[in-house]
Amino acid sequence: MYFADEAEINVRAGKGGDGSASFRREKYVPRGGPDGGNGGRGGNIIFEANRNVNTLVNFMSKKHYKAPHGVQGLGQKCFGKNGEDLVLEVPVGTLIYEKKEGDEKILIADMTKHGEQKIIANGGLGGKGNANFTSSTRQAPDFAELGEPGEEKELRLELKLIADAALVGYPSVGKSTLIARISNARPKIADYPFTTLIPNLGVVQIGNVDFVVADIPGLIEGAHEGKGLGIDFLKHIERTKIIVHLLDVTHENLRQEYKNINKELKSFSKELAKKPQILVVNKIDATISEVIDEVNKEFKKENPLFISAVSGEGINDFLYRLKDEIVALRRRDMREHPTPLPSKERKIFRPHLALPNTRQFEIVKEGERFRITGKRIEQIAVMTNMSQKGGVHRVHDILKKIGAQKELLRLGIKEGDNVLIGSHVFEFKTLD
Ligand SMILES: Nc1nc2c(ncn2[C@@H]2O[C@H](COP(=O)(O)OP(=O)(O)OP(=O)(O)O)[C@@H](O)[C@H]2O)c(=O)[nH]1
Ligand SMILES: [Mg+2]
Repeated sequence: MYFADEAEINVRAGKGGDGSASFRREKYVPRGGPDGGNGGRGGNIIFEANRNVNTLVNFMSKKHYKAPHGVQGLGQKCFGKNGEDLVLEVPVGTLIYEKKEGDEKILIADMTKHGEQKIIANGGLGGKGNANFTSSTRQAPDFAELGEPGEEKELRLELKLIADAALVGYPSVGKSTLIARISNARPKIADYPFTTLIPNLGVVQIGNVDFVVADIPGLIEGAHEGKGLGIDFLKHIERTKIIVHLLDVTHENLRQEYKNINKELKSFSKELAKKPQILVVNKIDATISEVIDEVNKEFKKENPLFISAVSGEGINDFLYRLKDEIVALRRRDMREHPTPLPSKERKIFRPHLALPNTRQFEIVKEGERFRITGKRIEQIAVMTNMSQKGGVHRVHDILKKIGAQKELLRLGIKEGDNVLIGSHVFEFKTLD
């Protein structure tokens, strides 16, 4: 069993397909017009909240997720296909953080609604084919854009767990021992009352079902008046589906204890008292079979289960019963509060991504070199095929158009000096 309430993964959106640089071939025409098509967009990495997913356990084993690349464009203005989006399903209540240098993390999404989708890493733009670059001064462009790389992110996923079941009972009946046996929780266990001071959560996995169990501090008679640790912590279990009521078989008056606990639950809230319960009698390793038979008879109506959290006896039957009840209650909740099915069949609204403004840029001098930063200009640079003269020329053209050439000259740049944009280096030249 794992810690399934947090996970760290790496996601990479698809690269855009390269544009094509091609010319029409016609009989008797040595070289027709440019007809290179655009590359397709890279697939996005999308997260979707799904209430049928309960933990992050799937992200423990698989750490790297990649969306497919866009396909390259071809001649005859053939466009490449877009890469398909990769949709990752997470439980409702998942927080998605992007990890930055050191221990820093930035919250980028809070998945609160069933069916909700967020693009977490954008696929790269498809490169434009040479058919796009004709102009009055450029009649036979022999260059095309490369596809933009997809975004890559290191993510940390955290799930605010909501318990499906809560372990309730007198102090020292073995609630913490039980949760430690069946889940990933490792609470403190000791033979004195009120060992547990705050609720502990643990994830249980049975076959392909997982659910969350809460171990809460012991209750005693008069807790609602503040005796023992009081009942304030019961607010943590208000949203659980089922209560596991734990008794200690070595105690004397079990019927009375059973009633007392239920009374305390009721004085906290009627809702809590009405929740379904499974009665579990613990510590059967510490008694004789006659006593067990007697307790069984006494609680016939409540249909109790007998276990030993220490020896493990009866634990399997208990877990399967608990799992079956939780599955049935989840189904009931779904029938009573139907919400739309997530994704696949549904069309998803994808806002058209506007290109960033080319005129937003900054220039700083780095020693002898000049660095230009700006979202769009960096995008153009990374999509430029540096081995194609025409493509490099286009970048100079754009630098002139957006006023960067003027600004560089003002900063004292000379012909041949290096201009850095992203990871590309251009040799400066003035265009008239
Ligand atoms: N013999 C026996 N002892 C058990 C069993 N389960 C728990 N114990 C012992 O009972 C004592 C109390 O166990 P805990 O798990 O701390 O009890 P708890 O219900 O969490 O107690 P609080 O946190 O104080 O409410 C410990 O000494 C355990 O070792 C069992 O099945 N058999
Ligand atoms: Mg405890």
